[in-house]
Amino acid sequence: MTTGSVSTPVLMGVVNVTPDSFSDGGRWFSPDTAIAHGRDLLAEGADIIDIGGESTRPGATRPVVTEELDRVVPVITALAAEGATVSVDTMRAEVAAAALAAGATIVNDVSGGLADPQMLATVAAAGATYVAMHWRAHADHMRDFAVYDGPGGVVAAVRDELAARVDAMLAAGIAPDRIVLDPGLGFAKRPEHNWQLVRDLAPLQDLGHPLLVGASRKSFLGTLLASGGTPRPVGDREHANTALTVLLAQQGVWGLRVHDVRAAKDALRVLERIDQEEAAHD
Ligand code: PMM
Repeated sequence: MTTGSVSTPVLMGVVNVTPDSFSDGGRWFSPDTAIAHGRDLLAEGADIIDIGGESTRPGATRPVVTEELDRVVPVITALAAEGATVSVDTMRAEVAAAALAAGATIVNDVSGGLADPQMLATVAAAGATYVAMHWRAHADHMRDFAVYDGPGGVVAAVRDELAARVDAMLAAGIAPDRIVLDPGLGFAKRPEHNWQLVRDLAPLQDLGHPLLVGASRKSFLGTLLASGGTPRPVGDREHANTALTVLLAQQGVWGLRVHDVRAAKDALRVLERIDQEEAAHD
């Protein structure tokens, strides 16, 4: 896995093999379309392909485990065999284990190990890289948990709750250099919480692990761009995400989870070009 420089985060391209994800539900639901989409994202410059079989949109119901396995394993097998770096987006240890056996090398767990008590031990045993996202509850009731009234608000709460997860990961035997943290934009967070987090990621970076951030197509962008009270549709939030790509890269995040790899790559190329110019004038 590439680690990227300070100004060039790795791009994790999203392939949701689900009928109901808010961002792209149903578009890549058959293995063939999902594999083809993964190839397209790689050609556009994705460093990692993130393959998920469970929608985490607010209110979503969970697929049974066999269904999740049937969705993701064929896609992971095919793309990993072609040399792609693959992450599996799952909260289930059984799915993580099958995905790692099929060639994935990264487990992207939106629950940070809270949804499945076997997850951390499974990741540790495999020696996989683990993306642990800030999470408070499953999608069907996460809105009830979007309350951050303590001192320091949402930023301090996310930092403290991620720090507790890091302790659990280390205790389970996951190597410190295999841990990536994620603030979990949109998960048990109201729009203002997401904005407060993207504005001030330094306390999370101070935890000493690389940060991955997923803002792409999320509803806080739709809310920002709403007209007449109607949120901007999911497919029309890309320019706002590109602005965030630049902002987050400049804050030194390690990775960005995006649907439109081409747009993010273009933005990063502009930043890289400016870095070159700065180096030439030092
Ligand atoms: N967001 C979604 C799913 N998985 N994983 C990480 N690490 N970070 C995220 O922000 C994240 C995620 C939600 O939605 P989508 O797959 O429909 O974009």
